[in-house]
Amino acid sequence: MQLYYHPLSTYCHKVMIAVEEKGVSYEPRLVNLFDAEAKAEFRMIAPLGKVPYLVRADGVGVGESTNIVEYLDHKFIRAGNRLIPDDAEAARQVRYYDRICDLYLNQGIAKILIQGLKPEDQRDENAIAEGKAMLDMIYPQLEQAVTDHQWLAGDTFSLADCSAASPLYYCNMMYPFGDYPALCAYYKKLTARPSFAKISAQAEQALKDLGLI
Ligand SMILES: N[C@@H](CCC(=O)N[C@@H](CS)C(=O)NCC(=O)O)C(=O)O
Repeated sequence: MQLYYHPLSTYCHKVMIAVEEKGVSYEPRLVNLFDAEAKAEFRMIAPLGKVPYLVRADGVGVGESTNIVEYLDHKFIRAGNRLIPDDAEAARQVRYYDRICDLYLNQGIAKILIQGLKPEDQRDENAIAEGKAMLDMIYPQLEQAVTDHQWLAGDTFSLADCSAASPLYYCNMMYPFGDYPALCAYYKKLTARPSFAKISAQAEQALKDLGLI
């Protein structure tokens, strides 16, 4: 199977961390999202033009990061770690935290990151303020969750942690969460996890290659 990805995309990181956790192999296909021609070519494969996009061994395309992880977790049910538990209530919790990581944590930091890529005099301060407000809303919720449990959605590593890891990586750089001790300890635990350590090292290299850090 092939995974179309960009090395800086948080949604791709979610899937790439999940793949590492499952221990399954794939062919990585980098899509240069900064190049119009590469994007047009990619649209012939993935009509929405969004990464991550998985092309399964049977040729069927699977879009949306969460869908991809759900597919992989079920398809390779006996490989590596289960990322969505069988228990319905535990699975609901995992999916809830996956959603709030995408919709608030990821969206919040994305607003800040997008403005950070622009020259200082062209930045939209309102967008930055909106991003910060979203993070100010979500940090306390995450702090409570990781105070109550060892991982974000319970006591085992799950899809929720795959979703939280990469946005927190960028938050740590751009809008740190130092006032939240449990969240800091959780992030430290994430960084020690081989799956996330590998993907964040790749992201760091890509940021360096693009001259962004
Ligand atoms: N909801 C989607 C979001 C995917 C997404 O927004 N990907 C961005 C990169 S982070 C993308 O491909 N952007 C390219 C574009 O919009 O042209 C998911 O979870 O996979």
